[in-house]
Amino acid sequence: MSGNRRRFFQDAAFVGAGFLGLAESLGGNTPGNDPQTAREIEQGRHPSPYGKHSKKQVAPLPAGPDPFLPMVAPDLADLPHEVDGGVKVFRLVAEPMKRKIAPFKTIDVWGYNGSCPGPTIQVQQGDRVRIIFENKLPESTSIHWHGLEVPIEQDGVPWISQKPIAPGEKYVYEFTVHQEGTFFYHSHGAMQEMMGMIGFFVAHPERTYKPRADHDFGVILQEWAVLPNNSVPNTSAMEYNWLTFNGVSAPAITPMIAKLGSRVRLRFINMGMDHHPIHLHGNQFVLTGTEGGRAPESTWYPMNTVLVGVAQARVVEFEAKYPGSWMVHCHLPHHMMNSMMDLLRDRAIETANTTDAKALGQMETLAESVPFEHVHHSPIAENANSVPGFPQDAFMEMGMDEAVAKPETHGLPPNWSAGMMGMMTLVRVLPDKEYERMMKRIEGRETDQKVEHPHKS
Ligand SMILES: [Cu+2]
Repeated sequence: MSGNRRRFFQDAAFVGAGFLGLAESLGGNTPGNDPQTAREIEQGRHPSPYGKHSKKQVAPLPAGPDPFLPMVAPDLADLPHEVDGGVKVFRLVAEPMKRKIAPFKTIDVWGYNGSCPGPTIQVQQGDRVRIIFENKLPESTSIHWHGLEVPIEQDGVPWISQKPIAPGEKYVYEFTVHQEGTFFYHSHGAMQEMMGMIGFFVAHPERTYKPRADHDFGVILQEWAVLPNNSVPNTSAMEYNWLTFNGVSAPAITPMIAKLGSRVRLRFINMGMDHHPIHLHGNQFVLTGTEGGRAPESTWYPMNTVLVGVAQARVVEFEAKYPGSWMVHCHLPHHMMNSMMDLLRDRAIETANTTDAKALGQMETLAESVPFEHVHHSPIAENANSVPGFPQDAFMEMGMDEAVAKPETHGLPPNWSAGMMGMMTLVRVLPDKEYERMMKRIEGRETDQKVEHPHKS
């Protein structure tokens, strides 16, 4: 990989939304695939979720593979690589680490290169790749290349295809990627998987998918059982109290930023004990790929909830034709929130006979210890405590806008973070000017203005 291209990768990862790649893609001269203007959208020229197709013949295919738009996995970095005699060489280190999954919760996990889930490996169909792997875990491990068609000796299954890689040992995997699609790498030990040992392995196609996407985002679905007074996940549990996207719980997850009129690709992979129905608000999408690669267009149909089963990848695409901050979340009710157990440090939250004052007191204890800036909650009825079943969602909200603030959250309404918990994030579809301002902000060219936050409680 040339220095420029490597730099491109780093920049793309750094800015979070792959701005440079987007600029290239959005400004590209693909006929008939230009983003819509706000006016066109107002006038109702809505593109089909199946995509827009050009009738004009494009230029003849170049000899080499097409340049690709790197996938951006919010809150995760890409694994850098070097090129050695035409082989892309990655260095991957398995190790224990800590992961801050919420502003007030850090857990002990196992991952790769200081990241859990591991950093993203991005290659292109046809690439020869070498992964120099080092085991810094206290026990043996191996890496399985999930979905990739590799020779048996590269399959990463202890005793079947290789000897387990002992603590302190190195092992070299090498294979040619002849497929395209969304794959993953993970430990082949079940308990190690539940300690977080998974990462994206994205193989970009040799020829760009049609219709082309302007934004490409990736999200890893994980779940954790962390008992009160513990920081180590209980890997044999079947009940989970922490739900994460890319190793972070809402509202700490970095929102995805898309330009109005663009085509957005979302890739999900799941390593856990549950299947997750991932729902997108306000839009329809089509399923364009699975863990087996690109799905033929004849199989696409409109939907807005995709079930991402364990060990599956699901890739969906939609035309971002409506401005707004659209939720993307797992719709299992218990995955739309976090710990019912140690929300307040190591105490159980009371779910019965809870008075307004008592609940506020508990929330304030947590708020002061994090610290959050404010505590707000939605209004409750005067006679709430006399109604059987109360409280349900009351008092669960914890506004922590400032604790999770970053450029991508700029401009969201006050207390936006209060209702965001568990596997929940946003795709923020911004009109041209707002999008450009956001990109500048992400690049650090505009500093945040302090906005006064009205506080009544
Ligand atoms: Cu779920």
